[in-house]
Amino acid sequence: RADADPLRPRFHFVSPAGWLNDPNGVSQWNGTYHLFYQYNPEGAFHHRIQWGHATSTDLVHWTDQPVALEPSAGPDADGCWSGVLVNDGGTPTLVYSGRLGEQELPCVAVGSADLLSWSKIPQNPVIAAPPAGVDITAYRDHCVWREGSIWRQLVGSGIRGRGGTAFLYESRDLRSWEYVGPLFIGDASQGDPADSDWTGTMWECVDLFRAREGSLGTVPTSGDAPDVLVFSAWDNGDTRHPLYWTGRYSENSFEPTGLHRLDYGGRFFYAPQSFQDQSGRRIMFGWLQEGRSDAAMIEAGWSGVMSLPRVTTVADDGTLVFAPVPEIEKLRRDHVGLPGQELLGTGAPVATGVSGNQLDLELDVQLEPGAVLRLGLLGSADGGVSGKSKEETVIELCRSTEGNGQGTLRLDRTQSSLDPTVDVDDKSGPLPMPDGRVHLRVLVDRSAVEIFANGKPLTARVYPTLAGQHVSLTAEGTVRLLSFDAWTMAEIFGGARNLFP
Ligand code: DQQ
Repeated sequence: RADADPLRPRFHFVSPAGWLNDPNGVSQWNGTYHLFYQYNPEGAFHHRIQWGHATSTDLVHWTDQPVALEPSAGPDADGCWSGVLVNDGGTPTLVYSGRLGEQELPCVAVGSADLLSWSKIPQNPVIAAPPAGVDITAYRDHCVWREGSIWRQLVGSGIRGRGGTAFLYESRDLRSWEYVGPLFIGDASQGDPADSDWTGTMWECVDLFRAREGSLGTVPTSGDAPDVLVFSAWDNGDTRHPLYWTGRYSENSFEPTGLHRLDYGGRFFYAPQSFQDQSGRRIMFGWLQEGRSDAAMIEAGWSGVMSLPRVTTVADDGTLVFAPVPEIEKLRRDHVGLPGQELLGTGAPVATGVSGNQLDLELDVQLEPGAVLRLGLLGSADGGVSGKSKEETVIELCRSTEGNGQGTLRLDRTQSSLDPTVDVDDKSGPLPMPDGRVHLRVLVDRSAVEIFANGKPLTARVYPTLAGQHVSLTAEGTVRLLSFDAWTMAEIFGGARNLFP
């Protein structure tokens, strides 16, 4: 049933059935890439979460593997929540949040050499309780690394009345942990929950990495780049979005220097986790959650999409920039190119001749101050003749009138679906565009859209009901199209997938 859904992505990883949320234990082990994920094979809802598992040799095609962890009597009886994979002297080891009742506590499981079978250790939970005397909002998710002979661990949390935080621990064996203190504490009184950079009352899925050489996994960079603490800002209300602090990490503290939005799609690129692969690239995955109702997900039989893996680097200004791993390009099939040209600001759409619902689009453009470029994905029941029954998803690049190289990236989903029950709000964020230049990459995979404009990502879901989407370009002001290439994209899962028990 799920595979028959025309909205189910075909070149993004999706779970074989049921529900998928956070990426977990993302890694490369003896050459093979491993993607674990929060999984409920029973149905498209979040309940009694297990760790699904898939492997890949190219980050493009994935092979389903047996479930790695599932709840059992003990501290994870109600779910095996998010965590990481570390290499403990050659032994693959998972650190995850075991859930029992309303409580989550750190647990450990060790794996076979092929990472296919996992045993929970008898000492679980390896930390018996959250820090005493601290009024916490939540306590879960892990970032674990080794410095010399010491393991360090962050557990995401929040302190009531203050803000989100990550508690730091140390260990010599991953089994017995000593509490050090909060790495640092956010200030939830700054801004309010409606702000897209509000830091929340709890930090989910903290992920710390160094931009410079060091014992934490690194990210390729040049010069004196900052360290990075990625987290997903959470609150009991509606707040859910990925952010990162830049700053300086040393031993047991983090001195923040800046706060940034990680993806302008907010909750649509949630709970990201990254790793350094064997070629030295830092690669990040995130969970593309749904914008349809709980009932619609259950009816569809599936929920949740894994992002394409993103190469993560630090730009000269110290912020992160992202690009889909180049391996994805091997899925490109039919190509359409357009010659460089000036798009006249008539406001009338120019057809590109590109259509489909699995697309990779790559453009270089230059906007004069005040100019706007709109890339539309238009679906219409009658080929656009009547102007009725249209659906249009619009990606917009705007350059500010000041001519200062600042602009905005926007995704207008307000007309993206005739289905009145789906989420269609606008998404946008600041876009640096030196000299008005923008490199725009857009990956459309049925209901998943990943946009990268000068490396700044905006990820969202759309639910078109009409078959066939045509790509058009519309300019206001002077926009030079320097290059335009489009490809249809192949599927990554052929035929029926095995369903593991
Ligand atoms: N999802 C997991 C939690 C984490 C949250 C549960 C983030 O461990 O905090 O499935 O989406």
